[in-house]
Amino acid sequence: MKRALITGITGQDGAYLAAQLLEEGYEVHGVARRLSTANAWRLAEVRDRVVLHGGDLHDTGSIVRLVQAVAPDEVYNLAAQSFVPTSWEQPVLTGEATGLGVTRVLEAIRLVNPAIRFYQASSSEMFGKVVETPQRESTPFYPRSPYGVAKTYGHWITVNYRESFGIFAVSGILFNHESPKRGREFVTRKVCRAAAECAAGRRRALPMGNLDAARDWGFAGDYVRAMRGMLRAAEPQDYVIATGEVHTVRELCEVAFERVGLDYREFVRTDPVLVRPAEVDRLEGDASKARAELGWSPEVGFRELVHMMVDADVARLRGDLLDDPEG
Ligand code: NDP
Ligand code: GDR
Repeated sequence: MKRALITGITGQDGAYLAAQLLEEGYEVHGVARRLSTANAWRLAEVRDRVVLHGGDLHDTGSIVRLVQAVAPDEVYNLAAQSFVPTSWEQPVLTGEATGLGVTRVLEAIRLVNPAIRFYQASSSEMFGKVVETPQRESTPFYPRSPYGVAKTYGHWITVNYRESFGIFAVSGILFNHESPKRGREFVTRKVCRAAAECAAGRRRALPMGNLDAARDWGFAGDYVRAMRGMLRAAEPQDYVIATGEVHTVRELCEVAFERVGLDYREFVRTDPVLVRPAEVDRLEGDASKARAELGWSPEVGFRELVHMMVDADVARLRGDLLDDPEG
């Protein structure tokens, strides 16, 4: 039985990846931080089948000891301070976790067993103020936030450990991907949750930032399949994972509110406080390398994704689905 270790297992992607690996017959271990309140709600469906270990990307020893104790065949580094606005408020912490944290995991692999296969969660935020459209593996990076800068470091250190030490280390450059397990601070979940609350009469207004921002949004379940494809491949290589379909935040509002029979224009207000100091205006990915070499393609489209997320929040508010803790 193959063994996988996932950092960030309590996050959105961690939960989908754990489920996918269990389905494939893996023994799944995850790193969870010590927090004052329990936060494993995303793992409810798989909690009795995964092994959680205490650890933190800030603490090198904890990561080394875990890699030693678990002796995994594969390590997925999904842990990060992943919310872009927080990265301006806590740039040093973001650099530590999202950037240097990658080196700590790679060092643990190098010390304990360089044959372990390593996946790094790179991001389309590295393209930032884009220099070419659509963005592909060869597109130069121009990050626009401390988060994007930290991810760019994580990306290159992964490439460097592959080239320096021959480690099977890959970076998936994933564009935005969402699901009902998305944190409430990210724009898709924020809007879908608000649409459900407005429909239930629990909210009257939705303050938003830049409605003209445009993203290439996909479904998290499809994107973790791509991570698996990259670690199964014969050669370690980096891949862009995206749908190629772009929508604005305004369109997102329109589709989400429409789903519950409302007009978003009656609820959405723009609030300058929510506008970022430096914006990433538009991201559009070209995943043709992943399509050709990994046979990967997304199964869930934009409207279906938004409907899935609104429906889940409607069910949560009705008490038909366990609600997540407010972030
Ligand atoms: P989430 O924010 O949902 O999850 C982040 C995870 O990282 C959580 O489990 C969190 O733990 C953990 N974490 C944060 N800091 C530390 C730390 N210091 N030590 C150990 N664990 C830590 O992110 P997603 O699941 O959405 O994303 C997964 C990864 O992919 C992230 O690295 C993200 O930056 C990257 N990414 C995401 C994309 C997306 O659209 N979702 C696109 C491209 C890249 P806790 O639960 O305790 O907070
Ligand atoms: P992003 O995701 O920054 O792309 O990073 P987010 O959903 O936070 O923002 C997307 C776009 O929407 C605009 N926006 C708002 N965003 C939020 N959160 N709240 C608002 O009220 C709002 N109004 C407009 C933003 O300005 C932005 O342009 C996500 C994270 O998952 C990263 O970890 C990941 O690396 C990238 O996606 C790819």
